[in-house]
Amino acid sequence: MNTSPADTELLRAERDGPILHLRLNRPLKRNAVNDGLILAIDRAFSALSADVRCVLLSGEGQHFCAGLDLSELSERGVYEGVLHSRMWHATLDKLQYAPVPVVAVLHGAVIGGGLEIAAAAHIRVAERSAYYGLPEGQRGIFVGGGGSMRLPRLMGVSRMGDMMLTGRVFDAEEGQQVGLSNYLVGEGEGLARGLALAQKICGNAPLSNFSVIQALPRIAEMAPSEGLFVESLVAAIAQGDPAAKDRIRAFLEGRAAKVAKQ
Ligand code: 1HE
Repeated sequence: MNTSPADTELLRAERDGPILHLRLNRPLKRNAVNDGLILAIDRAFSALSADVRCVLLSGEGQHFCAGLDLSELSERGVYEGVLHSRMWHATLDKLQYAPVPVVAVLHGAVIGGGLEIAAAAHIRVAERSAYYGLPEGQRGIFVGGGGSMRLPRLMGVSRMGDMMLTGRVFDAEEGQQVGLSNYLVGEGEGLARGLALAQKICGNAPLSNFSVIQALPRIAEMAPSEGLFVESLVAAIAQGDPAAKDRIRAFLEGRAAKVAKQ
C-alpha cells in the first residue's frame, strides 16, 4: 500500500448540519485515486457518525476525478492487482451500502475509477463541464472498481463496451441521456443542487432512506417471486416505524405537503 504523510488531506470532510461533505482533494493530480485516497474514502464510510443523514461527494479543482493513479499501477504484479481491485470493491461497497444516501456532484473529467466511484453513489448531479471516459482499453487494463457490475446497470453493457473499446467519451448531455447522471445543471451550480437534494433526503424518515438504498438494488437483482416477498417485508417494517405513523397522520390532518409538480 502506498500512503504518504499527507494522506489525511486527500479527502476533506466538512459537516453542514446532518450532511457530511466529502471532497476528493488532489486537484494537482486531477484527483487521481492513489491508495491513500481510496483508503481515506474507506475510513470515512467505516466511521460515519450516527447523526449524519446524507453524504455529499465532490472533487476539488477543475475535475471530479481522473481515475486510478496510474503511477502506482506499474509497481503491481498480478496477485497485487487482484488484491488492489478487491480493496476498491470493499470501499465502494461501503459507499453504496452506507447507512445513508450519497449524492455525488460531478464536473470536468469523470474518468475510469472516478466514474466507478460516481456509479456507487445513489444520486449523481452533473455540471455541464462533466465528461465521462473509460480509457482502460487504451491503457491496456480493465475496470477494477466495480465498474463492470455497476455501470451496465446505469447505461447498458453495449454503451460501456463502446467506451472501453473505442475510447468514446460522453459529454454531460450524453451522460444525462444514457443514465449516468440524474440531474444536469449549469456550470458552478452542482454543489448548490447537490446540497438542496441532500437536504430533501435529510427530511425523509431515516428508515425509508435506509430501505431505499439497502433494499431497492438488492430486490432489483432478485427473481420476481423472492423480490416481491422481500418487498412486502420491507414495506411492513417501514410502515411499522413510528416516523411513518407520524408522517401519515400529518398528511391526513392536512399538515404535510402535497405532491406537486416541480
Ligand atoms: C495523473 C492521472 C492519473 C492526471 N494517474 N496521474 N485514468 C486516465 O487514463 C486519465 C488520465 N488523465 C487524463 O487524461 C488527464 O490528466 C485529464 C483529462 C484527467 C486532465 O487533463 P489536464 O490537462 O487537466 O491535466 P494533466 O496535465 O494531464 O494532469 C495534471 C497532473 O495530474 C499530471 O501530473 P504532473 O506531475 O505532470 O503535473 C498528470 O500526470 C497527473 N494525472 N491523471 C496519475 N489517472 C479501479 S481501476 C480503475 C482504472 C482506471 O481508472 S483507468 C483510467 C485512468
